[in-house]
Amino acid sequence: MRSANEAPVNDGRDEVEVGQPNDLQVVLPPETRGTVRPPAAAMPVRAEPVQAGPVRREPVRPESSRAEPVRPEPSRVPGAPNREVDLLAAVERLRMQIATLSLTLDVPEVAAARREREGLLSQLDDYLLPRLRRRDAPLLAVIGGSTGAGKSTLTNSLVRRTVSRSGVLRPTTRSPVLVHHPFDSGAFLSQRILPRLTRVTSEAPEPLQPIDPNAPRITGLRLVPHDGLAPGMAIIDAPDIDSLVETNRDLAVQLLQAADLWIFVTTAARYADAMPWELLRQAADRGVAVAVVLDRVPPEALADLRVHLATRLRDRGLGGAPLFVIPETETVGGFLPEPLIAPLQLWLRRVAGDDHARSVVAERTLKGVLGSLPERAELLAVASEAQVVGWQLLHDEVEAVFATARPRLLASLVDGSLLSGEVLARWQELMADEGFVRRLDGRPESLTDRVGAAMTTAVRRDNEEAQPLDVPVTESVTAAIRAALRSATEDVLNRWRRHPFGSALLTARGHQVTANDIESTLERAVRDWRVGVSSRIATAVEDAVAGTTDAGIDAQTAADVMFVVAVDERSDRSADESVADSAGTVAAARRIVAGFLGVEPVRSVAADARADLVSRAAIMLDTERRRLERLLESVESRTGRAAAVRTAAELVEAAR
Ligand SMILES: Nc1nc2c(ncn2[C@@H]2O[C@H](COP(=O)(O)OP(=O)(O)O)[C@@H](O)[C@H]2O)c(=O)[nH]1
Ligand SMILES: [Mg+2]
Repeated sequence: MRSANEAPVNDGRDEVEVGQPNDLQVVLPPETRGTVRPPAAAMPVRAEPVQAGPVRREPVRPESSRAEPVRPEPSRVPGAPNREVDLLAAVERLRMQIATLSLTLDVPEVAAARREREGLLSQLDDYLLPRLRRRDAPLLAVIGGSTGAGKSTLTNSLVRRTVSRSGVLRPTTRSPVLVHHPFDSGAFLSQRILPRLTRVTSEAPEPLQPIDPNAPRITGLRLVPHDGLAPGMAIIDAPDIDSLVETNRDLAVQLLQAADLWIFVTTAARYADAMPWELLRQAADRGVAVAVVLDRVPPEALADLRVHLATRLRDRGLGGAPLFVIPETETVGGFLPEPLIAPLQLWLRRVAGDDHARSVVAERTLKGVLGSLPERAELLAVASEAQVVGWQLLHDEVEAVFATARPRLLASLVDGSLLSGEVLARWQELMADEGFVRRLDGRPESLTDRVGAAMTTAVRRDNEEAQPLDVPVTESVTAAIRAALRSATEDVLNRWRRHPFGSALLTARGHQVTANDIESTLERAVRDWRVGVSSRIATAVEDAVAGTTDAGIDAQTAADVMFVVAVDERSDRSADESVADSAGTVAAARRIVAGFLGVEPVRSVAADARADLVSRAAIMLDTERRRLERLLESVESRTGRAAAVRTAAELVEAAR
């Protein structure tokens, strides 16, 4: 059998009684009809702190509808059954998974996912986790609704004191006001709920502020202890849900999500507005405990409006919500006349003062919010998968570019392609230079016979020593690596830009790529290579002349030939005597040098020089690639995160 104090929150099965036209009392569901009365001694109109309702906070007893056979388990902490501990731990784990999810990449739908994540984290921190930790903590009722609905007036009227500024100038309520019984100070002074709002304890209403649509985020929560409310339930006068100021709207929604109970205020003139109904729809979807106040109703429209609103509430799954109708009236000193506010006041006191009623309200909202978690977690898991897909696409572009660029550069460094332009001109100059030929061996026929024919078009610079070839070769090597690095990076960036999220990523973090200065590293790498090759050639020359009286070959000449041989591996294979092109002349020159230094030393100097060059270029290219990949890792989105979110959500489901 239901007690007389049964909470007037029904399960939505019953129709709202639309009542008599002149009935200004609360409209309650049939099952609780007739129970609206001050619970005698326990609930005086002006609550006396000491007797005003139970302030003892007993461990909540399992709600009858959900009660399972309680197995005796001596090891349990009293008041914290394992099930609740498991549930708390599971929600904490889910929170951690969601908080650490990377949603940085601007893939489609990410904005919605980020909003969802923000909202969910707020609700977990502001409401769900605190409620799970302290199921018996006082309730928080949020007075919400649209601009000018009379929320602040209602708040002030409930406690019969001006705690919140009301008025025609908008917006009047910025930092929200939380009114609580002094006994409940501990529950609200601490950062237990709404931890991101700093507590302000000044009781004076905030000064009137000019409207600033770009006003910064509100960070304060003004606490007003007042014994006009019963212990056990606090009320917050929230900012307007349709405020001009975005941060106010956000805060209004955040507060509604933090509430155990919504007291939704709308007026006769405004109750058809879309925004309140959208929020009410969400409340119904999530099973949040809701009470509705229809304010400022012209007496002649009372009956029609009430029927209409009651029907509308029922159609939207809120048939069980208590409906309070307040007729239009003059305010007295800013307050609604006591008799008009009394039904709501009494109902609030009754819920606040009754352990069971409180727990019904708290559990209902708790259940609703817990029930909403799988769907919300799934949305984030899907968003995480979209991140992985986007990340992989960008990664694939790097792979595609470097898979081509790397072998192409490494081959071009040694396949003779560098033997063009300045290098080729110098080589031809050298081949045509008699001094060079003489220096080689004093046996002019070996070169003049073999290469003379190919040199007919060479620019002959008489009386002038040809420049050493290591300079143009190293310059050419440097230019080739530089061009390959730049074009690979450019290719990757262009490919990334073709994805909208890649383009957004570059706008945000592109400087990490473009700011790189490769010049000094590049120059050092090529210089070290040149020095290494020179010293290997010098050693080979020294080894060759050691112990012989042969005038041999001078080191500079050998170096000139060997630097060209190093970048032209065709000379390894050129067995024929064709000297019709540069490859032929290089092969010929190489054979002559080998005649002095030995075939094997020449082969090994050339092989070492090429291996060293290729490895240095590969390192530079790989470093460039890593740099691009690091940019992707900074928006890291590991696979497996979606699965972890889903598992965490399943554990919450299993524990609830
Ligand atoms: N006549 C009359 N004026 C009201 C009533 N409720 C609110 N107001 C006035 O309407 C304006 C907006 O009220 P306020 O409480 O600030 O609305 P809020 O934006 O929802 O907080 C103020 O000027 C109030 O004095 C009422 O029941 N009757
Ligand atoms: Mg207000």
